[in-house]
Amino acid sequence: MTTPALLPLSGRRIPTLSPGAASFPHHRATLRLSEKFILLLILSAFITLCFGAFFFLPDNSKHKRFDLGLEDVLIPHIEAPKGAKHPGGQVVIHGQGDHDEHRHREEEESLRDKIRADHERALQEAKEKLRKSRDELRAEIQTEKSKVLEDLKKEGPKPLPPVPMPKVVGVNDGDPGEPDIKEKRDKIREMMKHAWDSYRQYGWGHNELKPLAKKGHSTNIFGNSQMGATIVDALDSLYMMGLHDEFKDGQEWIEQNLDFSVNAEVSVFEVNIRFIGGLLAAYYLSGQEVFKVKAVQLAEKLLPAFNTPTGIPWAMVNLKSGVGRNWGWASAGSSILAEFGTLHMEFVHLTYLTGNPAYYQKVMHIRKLLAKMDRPNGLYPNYLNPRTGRWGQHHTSVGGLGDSFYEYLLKAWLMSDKTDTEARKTYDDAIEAIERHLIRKSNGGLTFIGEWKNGHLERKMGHLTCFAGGMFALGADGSPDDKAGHYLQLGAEIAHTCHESYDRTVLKLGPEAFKFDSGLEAVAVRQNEKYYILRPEVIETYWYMWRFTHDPKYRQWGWEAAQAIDKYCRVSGGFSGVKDVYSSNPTYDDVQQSFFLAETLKYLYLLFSSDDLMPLESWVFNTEAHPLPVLHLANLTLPGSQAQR
Ligand code: DMJ
Repeated sequence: MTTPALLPLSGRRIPTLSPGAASFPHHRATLRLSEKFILLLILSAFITLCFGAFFFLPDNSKHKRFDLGLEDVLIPHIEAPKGAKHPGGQVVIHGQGDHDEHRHREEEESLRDKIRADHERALQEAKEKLRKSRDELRAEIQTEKSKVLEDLKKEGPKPLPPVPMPKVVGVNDGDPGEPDIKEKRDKIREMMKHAWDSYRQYGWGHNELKPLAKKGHSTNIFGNSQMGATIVDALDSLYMMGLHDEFKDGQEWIEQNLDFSVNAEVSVFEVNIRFIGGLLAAYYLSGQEVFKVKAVQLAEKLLPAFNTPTGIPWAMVNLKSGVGRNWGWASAGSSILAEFGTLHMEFVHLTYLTGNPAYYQKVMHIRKLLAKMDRPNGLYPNYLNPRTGRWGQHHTSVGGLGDSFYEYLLKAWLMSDKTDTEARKTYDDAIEAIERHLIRKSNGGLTFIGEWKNGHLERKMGHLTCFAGGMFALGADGSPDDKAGHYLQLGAEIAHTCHESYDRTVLKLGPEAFKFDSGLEAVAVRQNEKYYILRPEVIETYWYMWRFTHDPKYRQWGWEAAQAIDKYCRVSGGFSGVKDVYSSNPTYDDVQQSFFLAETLKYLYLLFSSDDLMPLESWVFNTEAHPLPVLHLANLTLPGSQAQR
């Protein structure tokens, strides 16, 4: 065997390797010969390096794959043939002790043999190549190129490993029993159908719909893509509501058209919560593989966003080039807390479904990094610079820019079947600081959550902040120092305040933001805060409060909101936001938001369903209302066994 180190370096042997050189003018032939020689040298050095690396690099298989706590739940259930490569790149190790050692040595030995053989073959091929003429080489390269392309076309996406399906319970029906409630539920279903049919007719394949102009619509969060955001966002609502033909239609569009190889700069957060969340939920509800495959394809496209000096992802990423950047408006080039802090649920499920630890590692890295940082007054500022790892402006809110970060801490704990106690503790500490600095009672007795700006409390609350009522109720059970009653009460108070913000308007729909200042209570002051864009947060809180208390007022409040939406937002081409909830003659914004189908109508439908539809012991809703199952080994059934539907 000729090893690369023993190859003669003398130029005299080169002519024997390149007979074709004779047909070229002398100076070109000389040039070609030296090029070949250099090529051969590089090749030899490379092979030597590979050999060296194989024998001298530390044996990674002896290290723990990742030391973050949930790996037992997420990884080992994936069965792979002995010594097979794990999709995440690690060799899966079975068994323990001596037996393992022995098998490990055998595996290593056979791997060495394979490398030796590969090396010899590569050397032989290199020699043969050097004997060929330029034209021959060109033709060969062309054939190889076409073959690779052909194979790629034939192959399609790589199959994912089989994983045990978590028990999926209560994904349809939910008949409430009482005829008047059933009637209300039917009305919500009819509204969903109107929203969907209109989009189907006028905006199909576009991200959203312009219900007055009756054409497609999109915003900068989706870049210039046309990825059918409404279809993906609506799927699980359609499924729960028993709109199966519509669901099938959506599925077909996804199978045939949803493609992520587009030159579009999208929001990592929005794509995660709407697309990955929506696809994963559709997968768990229906069991259709296509949704899982698409979710994973998309997730791979998001990963380059994490290539920053700190591992805190960019806000936006170009799906084609993988280049990331932050919003121009964000303080000091920062990433946003509610954006990089709202990936955990989906990424844990991605690791669970693919066996690739990268997703889990990325989000756990964010958590660890945040845990090490100083927090002014125990609060998390909304801005963090991904280059320097320093906070930007000290602005804390439970509404826009901060909201779902807190939500995902709580839901990480719930989704882990309450085993991720680190997440729970982080949530408890954060909420404790929020209560201390941000939550106040107005003169009129309304509890509100303000915003903290550089040491000053702004007595203003956003529609987005209203989700927190539901969050406090959801987190009540398991709160420290026996404060469950306190948090349920806090949830009820926030629900009441947010209801007031609806009730004090002309349209009985809530404004985008409302004040508690200078005698004003729960009303918007500035013109640009008076709009309602079909947002879900208030109804979301009604639903959680209903589930935990069964106080009929929550159904009553939800019904008031549903009627107002139907009366003031419904147009012949779908549903539109309105620009001023204090005007009896409002103008439309002409956008049917995808979250209207994903969240607002879903929470309303759940509010008028029985509790056995999507029970909260088994499902955790992501921030776009896409349900993901609780993950725990004890909760898993093996692949092939009949999942309960
Ligand atoms: C949704 O996309 C999500 O609920 C997100 O967390 C916040 N904003 C919208 C709805 O208002």
